[in-house]
Amino acid sequence: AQDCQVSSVQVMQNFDKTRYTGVWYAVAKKDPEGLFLIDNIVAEFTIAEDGSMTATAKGRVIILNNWEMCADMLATFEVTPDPAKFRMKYWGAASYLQTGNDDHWVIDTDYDNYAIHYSCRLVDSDGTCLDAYSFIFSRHPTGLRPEDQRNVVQKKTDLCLLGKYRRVSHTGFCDSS
Ligand code: DAO
Repeated sequence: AQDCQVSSVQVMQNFDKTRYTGVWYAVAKKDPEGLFLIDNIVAEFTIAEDGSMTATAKGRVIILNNWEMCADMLATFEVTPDPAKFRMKYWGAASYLQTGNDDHWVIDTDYDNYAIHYSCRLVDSDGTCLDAYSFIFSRHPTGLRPEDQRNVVQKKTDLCLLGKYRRVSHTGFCDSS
């Protein structure tokens, strides 16, 4: 759907959270208002014994005007009737980091190479999104495989976010923490 309605966003069919576990490198990001995670963003998804999904994430952030650090984040996911649509509660290992409760939708993934995430924080009165963020994840820190790029461009277009992403670099900033 390209009517840019949040309610008509197509998500991953028959999402399998077990196959989604493990490490994902953010290779591109569309930032929300008041950007938090800047680069070196790596998320690791786990399924707990009770079947619930959790994640840890790291990323370079700048807090208190000018302090650069590696943020250690934790997230829990609440299921909804659609298996690809979660509510994500997140918080920092340190209290001065961001906390929140966002939609966390898996738009598309092949589980082995790429995944497209989408979150709309604020729906406008016309049904479009006023404040979205989105991660393009890869299993490979080097980026997307050429054969996945066409598909990712199509999904960015469907989300009405084409041209709004920036590349996320991996320099090793968070590797030692
Ligand atoms: O970086 O500006 C931003 C918004 C993202 C906030 C959420 C980050 C913490 C949890 C990430 C878990 C997996 C994506």
